[in-house]
Amino acid sequence: MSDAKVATGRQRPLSQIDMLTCEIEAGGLTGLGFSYTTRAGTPAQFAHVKEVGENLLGEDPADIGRIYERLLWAGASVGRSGVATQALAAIDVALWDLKAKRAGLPLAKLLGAYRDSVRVYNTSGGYLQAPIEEVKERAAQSLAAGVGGIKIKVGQPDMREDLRRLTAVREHLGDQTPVMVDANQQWDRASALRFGRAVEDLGLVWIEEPLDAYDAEGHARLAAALDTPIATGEMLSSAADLVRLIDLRAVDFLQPDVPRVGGITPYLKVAALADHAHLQVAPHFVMEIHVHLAAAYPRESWVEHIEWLSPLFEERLEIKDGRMLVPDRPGLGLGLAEQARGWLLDSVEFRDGDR
Ligand code: SMN
Ligand code: MG
Repeated sequence: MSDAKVATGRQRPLSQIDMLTCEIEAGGLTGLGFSYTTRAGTPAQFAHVKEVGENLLGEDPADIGRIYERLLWAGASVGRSGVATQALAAIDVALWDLKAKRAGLPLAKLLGAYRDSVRVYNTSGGYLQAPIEEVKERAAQSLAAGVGGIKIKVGQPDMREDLRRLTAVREHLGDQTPVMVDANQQWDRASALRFGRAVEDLGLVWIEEPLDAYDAEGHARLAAALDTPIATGEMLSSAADLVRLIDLRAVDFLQPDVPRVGGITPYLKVAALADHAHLQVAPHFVMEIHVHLAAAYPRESWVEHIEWLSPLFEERLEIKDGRMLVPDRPGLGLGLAEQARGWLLDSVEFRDGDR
């Protein structure tokens, strides 16, 4: 897969996703959580868990806030963001999954759901390496399978090529299909503004990551200058980084990613502040977790359909009439597939009584 970071030579094409998974057993139930990385980072996350994980022992798994703080401060020397929080995400998600299972509720309902399905868009057909005919064909297939919107990658060295591809997709899918674009942080402020002005009439749902993920002020200026909504947030790995986007009114759609931001606990803090600021929240990737969180956010937004993680799980999420259905099974409603256990490279176990 190639996005604009490959087009600018900053990264190699993406060919695999690495996962850190976590199972927490208590009272005869098992919570399942996970974190992910692209290109690098999972061995470092695993090393972090090996060091701080024993702090879980002796705790009541229902006390997620307290446990999170304990683990965060145990490893605070390397910072409270990045690899450290992403490592904690796998544990935090497992604790929330366990809590919802103990309550006998889907996670969305434990949190307090507003709806039992969420609008869903697909991204995986729109990467830069795909010839435009393939992008058009895969978008049409996704829509026929029940997906409600299509995201395509932009950020080619020649912006006119982006505009040609986008116009071709628009014409192929018609005016009524919601379309998003994603530049993966590779424009400067002037290029992003030029692109934004050129597509203002296309009625895009959003322009995603037009600028460097940490250029909050640039995003704020762009959002103020354009009618098309601006989206970003997937790369940020602490609640504090996302809150800065909210404080500066830098986005219309905030895109937190549970594994990247450090788990469901920090995600919920960010979502509460985003709601208070009347923003949309469209979580990034990892539909298996995010369908629950998007159902539990007051303003309905979108959840992203990327099927890359599906081989890990026994269950499949249901998509119908442009929406993804929230599973009615307890917790996340996910079980690790047998084949996934076969892909295990390394593991560590902490048991009560070990210390
Ligand atoms: C993306 C990045 C990393 C993993 C999955 C997807 C992409 C997106 O930027 O927003 O779809
Ligand atoms: Mg993106």
